[in-house]
Amino acid sequence: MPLRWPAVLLLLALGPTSPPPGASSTDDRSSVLSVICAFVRVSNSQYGLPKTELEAYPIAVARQGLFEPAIVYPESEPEKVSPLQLGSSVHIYKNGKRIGKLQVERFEPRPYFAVQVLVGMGQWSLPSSYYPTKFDASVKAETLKDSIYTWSDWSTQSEGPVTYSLLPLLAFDRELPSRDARAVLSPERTRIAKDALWGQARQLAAAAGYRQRLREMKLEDFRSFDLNADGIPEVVGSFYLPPPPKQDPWEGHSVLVVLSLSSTPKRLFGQVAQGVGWWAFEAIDTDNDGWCELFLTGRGYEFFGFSILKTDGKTTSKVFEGADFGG
Ligand SMILES: [Ca+2]
Ligand SMILES: [Ca+2]
Repeated sequence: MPLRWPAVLLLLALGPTSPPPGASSTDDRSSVLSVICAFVRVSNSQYGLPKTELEAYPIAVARQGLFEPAIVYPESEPEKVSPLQLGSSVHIYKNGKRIGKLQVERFEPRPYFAVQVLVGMGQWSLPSSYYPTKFDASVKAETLKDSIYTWSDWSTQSEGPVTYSLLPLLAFDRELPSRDARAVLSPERTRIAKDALWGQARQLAAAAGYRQRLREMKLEDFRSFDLNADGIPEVVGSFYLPPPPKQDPWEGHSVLVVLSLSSTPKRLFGQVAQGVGWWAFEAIDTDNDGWCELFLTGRGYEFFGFSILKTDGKTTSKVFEGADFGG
């Protein structure tokens, strides 16, 4: 509990003194909670040695419970400034726990597929398992498991193609209460959860007109959380519905289902999307209301984006989608 106090005090302090709409950006910034996606870029350097770089990629700014896009594309919007502040620290989280930080010392446009994104870079620290030079096979597999994409590109500094793996790690421009919201389910509860997710996914896909393709549907990712620490798990299932024969793979659909695993499983959220699969990579309570927000990455054909789901157990809504890059 003591860990919650700084955030509570901060919210109380900000409440009455929040700047009115239209206030200067400097004043505004004091009430901004930035949500940053930090990537570890694993590449082969000019001598063929793996190298880890870390870039703070702003995805959204949380302002009084609302999430606004914060990504900066320097080529198309050269006048736009980063919501990150020079000299500030960005705190990096994994599974609800603070695992490192980055000191923002400079901004650089960096390539993400075919677009340039303005990212914050500088001195940083992460646990040793994130440094590929220290990887052994098991650590590497565990760390890279959540990599959102690996691709090869030609590098001017090397004699051949460079391989990049992007690991999404959430980072914030202030420290948040630390809580691991993952829930470990017994094999029996896991079976019940998956059965309930499958039931809802079939319903959603059939309602969207894909009944004839249900036999091809696959569960691609399953996660269990306790978003509000009440002992009742919330589970997330990411399904893939392949396209009809002879169509390209990216013509397929994804089905995302979030359930509360109470005695009668209850659907909190469901969506069918074409071409982009969504899965949960982090759960953190950014506004201190006792419920963790679910952070999702979306992957399509040479496309990535981010989405945030906010729930109070009764209503669930997508409060942000964007910060995408792709070719
Ligand atoms: Ca719960
Ligand atoms: Ca919350």
